[in-house]
Amino acid sequence: MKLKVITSNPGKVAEYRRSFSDLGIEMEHLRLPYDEVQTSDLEEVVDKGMDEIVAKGVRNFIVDDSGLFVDALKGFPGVWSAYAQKTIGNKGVLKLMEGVKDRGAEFRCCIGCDIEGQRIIVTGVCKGSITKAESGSEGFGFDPIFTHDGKRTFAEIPIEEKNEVSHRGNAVKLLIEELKKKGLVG
Ligand code: ITT
Repeated sequence: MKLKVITSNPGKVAEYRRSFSDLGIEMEHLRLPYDEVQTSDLEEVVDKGMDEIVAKGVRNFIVDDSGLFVDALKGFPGVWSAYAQKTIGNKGVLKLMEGVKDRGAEFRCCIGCDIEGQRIIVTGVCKGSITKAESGSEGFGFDPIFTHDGKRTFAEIPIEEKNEVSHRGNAVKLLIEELKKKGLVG
């Protein structure tokens, strides 16, 4: 089976390829821009985006809307994560967190999967904290400033280990459960 991964982010594609290789599902990268509606709800962004993609005649795909939600910043950058990453970047987030004791944060990943005419939407979470400095060169986005174990950032661990614990890895586990329940994968 083949699924298109519709994203502008090659880092996401690499993680999906690794996660789905055992199931024998091939992931094909497709850059197809779609509108991300302004809402505080990742699932709504995904659902509306999927309507637009299906209306264009594309089927059998996944889309992924993710974000980093920082407790002390009342959930910022959250649904504005892509904008924050492009503008203030990791250094800007660290600056906002200067002198802040509560470093708690969570990554969330919402996956929308269109498969054999059915729609599945799942959300995975990974709790952790914001480090005091950037570290590591693996991964992408906020990985160098996020740690799930208080020891290493997501940019300091291999992709397989990130997939075991990450928001995206957790969302993939939920998606695979749903696919199995529906008999869409073995
Ligand atoms: P698409 O919307 O085209 O899929 P994007 O990179 O804009 O790609 P999102 O809007 O889902 O993706 O992501 C919001 C931001 O959060 C973006 O800057 C990502 O780099 C970052 N992000 C998402 N998942 C991440 C992860 O696993 N590790 C680090 N940063 C992540």
